[in-house]
Amino acid sequence: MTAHVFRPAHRPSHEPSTPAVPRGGEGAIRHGFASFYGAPIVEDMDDWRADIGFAGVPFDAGTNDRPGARFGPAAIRDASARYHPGEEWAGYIDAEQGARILEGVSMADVGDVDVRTVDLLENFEIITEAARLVRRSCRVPVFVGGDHAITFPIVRAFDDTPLTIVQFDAHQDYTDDKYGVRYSHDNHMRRSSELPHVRQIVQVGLRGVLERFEPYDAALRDGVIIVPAERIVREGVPAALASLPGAGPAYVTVDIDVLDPAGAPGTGYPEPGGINYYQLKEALLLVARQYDVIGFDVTEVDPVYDAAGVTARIAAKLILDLLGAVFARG
Ligand SMILES: [Mn+2]
Repeated sequence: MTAHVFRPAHRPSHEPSTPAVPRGGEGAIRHGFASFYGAPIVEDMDDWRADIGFAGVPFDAGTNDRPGARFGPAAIRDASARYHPGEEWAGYIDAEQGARILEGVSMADVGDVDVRTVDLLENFEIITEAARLVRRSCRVPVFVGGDHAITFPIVRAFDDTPLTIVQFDAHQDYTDDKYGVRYSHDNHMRRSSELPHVRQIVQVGLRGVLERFEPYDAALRDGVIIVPAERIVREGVPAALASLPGAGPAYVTVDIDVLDPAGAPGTGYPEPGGINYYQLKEALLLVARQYDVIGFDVTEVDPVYDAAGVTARIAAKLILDLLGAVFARG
């Protein structure tokens, strides 16, 4: 089963016969290196351990509008080369906090979930199985999408614990059924809300106009906490998120379109307005202090629309920010 669920992270396909710099990255100019943050690539899914396990989920068959998020894992792997730690790595310094993060924390890249071409629900089974496998061997699994539909099959793999889901997103993704479609990137939070172990949903960053009443009304009826983007912009993060409910295990899902597309244009469904990088970082850090974040995903980075590559870079940085806060909690 394992062999069919993951493909290893790809290695450089055409290595120069005389490398300009020694392989292993001794040179100051970074070169092609295809794992998240330069983490070791897992060869055997049955035999590895790390504090953090990265998995790509190159799936975008759940996209209603512009596809391309299937290329997100590759783009973010590439963008994360900026944060390649090098030989003597022991952690990073967060220059803005003046604090060391991820000191002594180990990482591994398990590769990409082996997504097939067509069958949606078969792919969801594969994604759930893959998520269970990653969870088994690390403390914090990080799933890099892919469109946002992947969150439902991933959340299914956390069914051994009551869970709060904290969703950063311009959209609610709470549609029950539209033209018979129930598993797109517009349905996944509704599907997750139906899972018995999902106890609370918090949605941060909602904005725009919604064309249908039912999903919004249903979310309110179901007790979903909604913090619109404009509240964060006007009140600041601490005030806007002051009344997040509860504590305990949480799964965080970041749709990169929560950010203002002026700063993060590389996404399939850009929405006017939104929060900026610092506001999202502050919110993620706050969430990581309040909850026990046991896994998270970053979705909807679409390099097809990311002309300057900044969106993938922002995603790579935000992943480090959140991980730094999670492991600072102890
Ligand atoms: Mn979304």
